[in-house]
Amino acid sequence: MIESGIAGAADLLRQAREVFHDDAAALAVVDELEDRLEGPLRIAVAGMVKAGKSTLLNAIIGEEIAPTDAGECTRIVTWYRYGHTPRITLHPIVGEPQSLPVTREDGRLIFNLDNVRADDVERMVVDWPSASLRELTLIDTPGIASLSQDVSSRSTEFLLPEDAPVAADAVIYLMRHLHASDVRFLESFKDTAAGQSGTVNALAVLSRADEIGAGRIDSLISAAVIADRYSRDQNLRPLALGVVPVAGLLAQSSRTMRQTDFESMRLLAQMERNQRERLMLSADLFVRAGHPDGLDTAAKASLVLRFGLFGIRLGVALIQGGVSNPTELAHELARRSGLGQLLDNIAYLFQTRADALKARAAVVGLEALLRSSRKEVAVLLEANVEKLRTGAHEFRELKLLATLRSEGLNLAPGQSAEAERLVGGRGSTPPLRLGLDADASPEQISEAARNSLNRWRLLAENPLTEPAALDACRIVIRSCEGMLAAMPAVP
Ligand SMILES: Nc1nc2c(ncn2[C@@H]2O[C@H](COP(=O)(O)OP(=O)(O)O)[C@@H](O)[C@H]2O)c(=O)[nH]1
Ligand SMILES: [Mg+2]
Repeated sequence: MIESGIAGAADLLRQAREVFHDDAAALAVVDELEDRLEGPLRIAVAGMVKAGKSTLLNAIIGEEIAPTDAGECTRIVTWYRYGHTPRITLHPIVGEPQSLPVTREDGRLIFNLDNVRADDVERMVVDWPSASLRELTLIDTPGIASLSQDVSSRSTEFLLPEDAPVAADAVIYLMRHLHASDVRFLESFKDTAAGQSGTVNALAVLSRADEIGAGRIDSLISAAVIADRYSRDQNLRPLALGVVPVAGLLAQSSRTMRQTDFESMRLLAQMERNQRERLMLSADLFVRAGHPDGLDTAAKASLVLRFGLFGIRLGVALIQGGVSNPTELAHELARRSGLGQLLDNIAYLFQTRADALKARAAVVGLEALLRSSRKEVAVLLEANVEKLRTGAHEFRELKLLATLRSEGLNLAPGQSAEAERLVGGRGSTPPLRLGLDADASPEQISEAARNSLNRWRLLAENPLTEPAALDACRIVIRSCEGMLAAMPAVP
């Protein structure tokens, strides 16, 4: 009987520690893999330059700590992870890590690189006491496939290293339109990161969604229609588990909303309607115009910069609709920005299967270590790694998911969709797998799991089922049995 992925991986790391007991470099790799197995899931935020990566990352964290201007630091891979006290550490390519001073200006974190050039930096690590980072380590990457080849290649090296395991367990990929280079990037990510155990671990975000409808109040509705079309795109389906439209700027600003933002929007809401609409024809006009009284140019410029015209329009409409305080407004704006839906998706798709994704990373890391060490003593370890990689049920589920989303298996469309769901394609908890409400009772879960189990057993016994599909049936059956076995015994 093969252990679960995570227990199996922890066991393999213990074996590796013995095998490499006199090899300091190898032990350092094992330490790093162990940290990774025990730490939070690592999610990289990737996409082209100015896709809105850093802004979205701030929105997820709930603070403006990732720089969103065009400075040197946007060219460096930066890790944001939980720490009791704020700390910024710069890891140069050559030499010892060094601490940078932690300074904030107007709520924003300032990275003072002094004379260090981005090209000489391997990465920066920001430790930050934010509750969101307890669950997730986020990695901001420079833009890929941009005109600037060097920035692009740094991200590619990080996300798609040729000879090392990928540092991220999953990727949020931002795109403004589905561009051929987006598909190319996601394809290479799939080949490298997942190729070894084959899974789909990217979620696409249709970013800057407010701009899709030119900032009109129904922009996000248009964005949702486009996102839905992309999610069914044949090129994208095998690469990303879904496409979520998000207005990142609005999400970021609503999570960091101030009393003055609310007061400014209230002044706008009190204006005569036609006058306000004329004012809001463009950002430029909005900032330059002399009204309303009480709102000066600087305040308007700050409002546009932080919320965009879309955010301001939405804020004004909400205040007119009865929203009467900053907290309530912030909540409504965040909800409508699409951030909530994104966080839900991250929770379902990645966090519910964090153990499997982390264990897989450890296995891939061990395989890389074994390839580079060629130690005779490691023969047994190598065999054990292989056994876990091919035998652990979670890994087989991840792999089947990739197959179902790419080539398909000669199953009827309904069956294929059901198989995808049962192996955890929409998240790994039993209700998500069975398509039940999150608060389904144990009896409902057992009944649904038994029904699915019976259906897939019948399919497996059907002589017309093809061999490849038969393998898939066996994995699905095992997933159903697993859910049933985990249920409390029925009296
Ligand atoms: N209108 C609008 N602008 C955005 C949004 N997200 C980011 N931006 C702006 O786009 C620019 C680039 O954003 P940034 O997060 O630095 O992009 P990155 O290069 O992908 O990290 C900044 O000026 C942001 O204010 C959004 O959702 N809507
Ligand atoms: Mg950035």
